[in-house]
Amino acid sequence: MPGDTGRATGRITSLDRDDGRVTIDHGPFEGIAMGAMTMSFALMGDLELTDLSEGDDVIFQVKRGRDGSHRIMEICSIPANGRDCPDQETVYPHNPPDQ
Ligand SMILES: [Cu+2]
Repeated sequence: MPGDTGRATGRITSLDRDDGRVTIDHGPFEGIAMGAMTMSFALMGDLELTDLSEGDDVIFQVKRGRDGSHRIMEICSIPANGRDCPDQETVYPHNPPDQ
């Protein structure tokens, strides 16, 4: 049964810092019923877009709001943060980080 939150990896195709939106070419989500596509996401709360650039591979988590749209709760740039991003097993399924 799909829930309200999901996590996926993808690549940023565009960033709108003024409007607080990120367009991501993303893979299938874990946790929610959404397959691979390119789409624009709004951000939750005061999430900032520091450390993000167009073209970055990212791992991110979304939550569905009352209006049915999915907003980004958390987003981590793999080029900027590498193995400090959460859920390494999703990012590096065949090459887990050293413990
Ligand atoms: Cu989507």
